[in-house]
Amino acid sequence: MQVNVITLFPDMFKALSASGITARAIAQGLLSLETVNPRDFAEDRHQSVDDRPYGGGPGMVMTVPPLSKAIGAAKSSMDLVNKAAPKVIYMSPQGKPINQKRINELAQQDSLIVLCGRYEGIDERLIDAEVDEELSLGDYVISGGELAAMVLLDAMIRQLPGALGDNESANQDSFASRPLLDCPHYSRPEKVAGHQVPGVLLSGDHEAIRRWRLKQSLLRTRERRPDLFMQLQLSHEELALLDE
Ligand code: 9D3
Repeated sequence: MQVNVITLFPDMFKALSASGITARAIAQGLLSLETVNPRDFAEDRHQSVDDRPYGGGPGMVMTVPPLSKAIGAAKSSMDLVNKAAPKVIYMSPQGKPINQKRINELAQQDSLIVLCGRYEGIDERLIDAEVDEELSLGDYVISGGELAAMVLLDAMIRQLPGALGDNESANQDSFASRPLLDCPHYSRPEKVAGHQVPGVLLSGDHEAIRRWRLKQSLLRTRERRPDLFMQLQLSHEELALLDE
């Protein structure tokens, strides 16, 4: 998969190529990650990429020309032979919140351009002309699109075939099959500051352990995420576990 990120802060993306599953996927060649800085396409002597909003008000708006040229440069730099044109995604507080389903779908693309906004956002005409999809992390304010793009990319990269090791299977993830929270996990030592590991996990009874974990997942989802719990279609076994 080829990803090109349009950003005023390209160094932030070193976080993805430096550590962990994302770094390994890039090193293995499962993904190429490049950046284009709109600043490099600014024409005036201050290399401006922003200007004051028409109609007045606080803050600045990212202007069309440097962004449009940056997107053009990103497209030119990608190998698009026999491939569909890359989807252009704009990370923005006005976008639709990303979820696992959309991430898995985007992970199927051959190429993507991810646009990161700063300041109050970007000129709407650039969005109208060039953006296929506007995506958000959710209803809280962060300072720009870069961290949001990195969240999107991390979540996508771990879905690429071969990105996860044997001990990191993607369909074992909570949410892969059903929106259910994970059960609690424990490791050695057996006792920490007087706190024992739940006995069932030491019993060797794999069926009892499976039922205990499922019950914990159901109880936690009901307690912490009633919005998810409402959506669940519970099996007879699950209803019985909740009755206990
Ligand atoms: C006048 C209100 N503005 C500033 C508080 C609105 C505003 C502009 C730009 C709020 C945030 C941002 C920068 N955020 C993003 O670019 C962003 C974002 C987010 O803030 N929350 C969730 N998802 C995303 S994706 C991109």
